[in-house]
Amino acid sequence: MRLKRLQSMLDKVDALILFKPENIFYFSRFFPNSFMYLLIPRDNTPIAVVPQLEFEEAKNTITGFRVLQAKKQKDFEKILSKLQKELKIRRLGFEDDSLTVNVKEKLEKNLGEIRFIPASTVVKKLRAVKSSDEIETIRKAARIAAKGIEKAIETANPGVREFEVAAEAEYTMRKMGSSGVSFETIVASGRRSAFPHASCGDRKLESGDLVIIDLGARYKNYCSDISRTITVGSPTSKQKRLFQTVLNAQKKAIEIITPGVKASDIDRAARGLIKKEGYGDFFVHSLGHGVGIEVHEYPPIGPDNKDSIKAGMVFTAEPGVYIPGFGGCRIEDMVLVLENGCELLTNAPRSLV
Ligand SMILES: [Mn+2]
Repeated sequence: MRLKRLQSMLDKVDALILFKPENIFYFSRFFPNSFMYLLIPRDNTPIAVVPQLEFEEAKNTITGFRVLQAKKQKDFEKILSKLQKELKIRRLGFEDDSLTVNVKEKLEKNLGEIRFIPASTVVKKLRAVKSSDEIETIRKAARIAAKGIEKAIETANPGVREFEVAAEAEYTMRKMGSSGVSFETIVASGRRSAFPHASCGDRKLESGDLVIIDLGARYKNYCSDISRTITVGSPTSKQKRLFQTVLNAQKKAIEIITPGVKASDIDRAARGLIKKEGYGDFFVHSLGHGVGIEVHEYPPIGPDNKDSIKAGMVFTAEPGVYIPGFGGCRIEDMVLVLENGCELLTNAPRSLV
């Protein structure tokens, strides 16, 4: 289905070549662990070229493709130039956002007279609108992350180290069937909470700390992403005001999410409120990003993206305010865009204590 849709969109190229594992998985349902590629002609059966190491598994997983085996590294090139002649490929779409210089040079050397056409955008936009199967898998990944963050919050007490909080959350997610994290778990406490990407250190939590916890689970090759901010012990009035502002900003953004709204308008809804409260200089990132096979994918939800959102998209809403020397606050949830409005996929309590 998604293959047919892709082929019908290939109007400027004779074929598309895909090397990026996430794109290969999207079209073939096979997630490669080593170098391989898919060649998708506009009007012919697509081909997967797989190393010997993964051939048996690929052959059993991939349907609707010719699955060819590359026994040696050189075979990848030989097979491709054979296919080029056989299928008369003169214009080849490639992943301009991820193809390495090394592979591109090899392609140019081996394929001779051929035009390379940037084609990442087509694939990105296809992947952004999720199928019902994908939504079910992402839903589960989101549920696991919500349980993970609840465990982290429960663990975050005075004297406990940041990495211990991360360990408890990750153990909980693993036991629920997660194959791993979708990015390195962030537990940033005290002044470190003012660094948006502080990951996780060995600092012991102290009473009075703000703590940002940001994590995600990987489940059946799909990702989730959630953040909460808490205080250790009772919050000060300044901490409360910061938290309430970020929470209100998130609500304001989520309220307007429905098909047809521009991504930049969703960002502005949150950013405007944060500015009004005087924290405008401290919201230093976009409001959110798409989530799927990758934890950061299309669409970006930021001031520069004027594209309209569509039903079936899944992305985060994560306003954050980071005050150097004081601390930070970020609240992040995943939303699914419905035909009318949106649905929260990550359900974990949002409260400072
Ligand atoms: Mn995120």
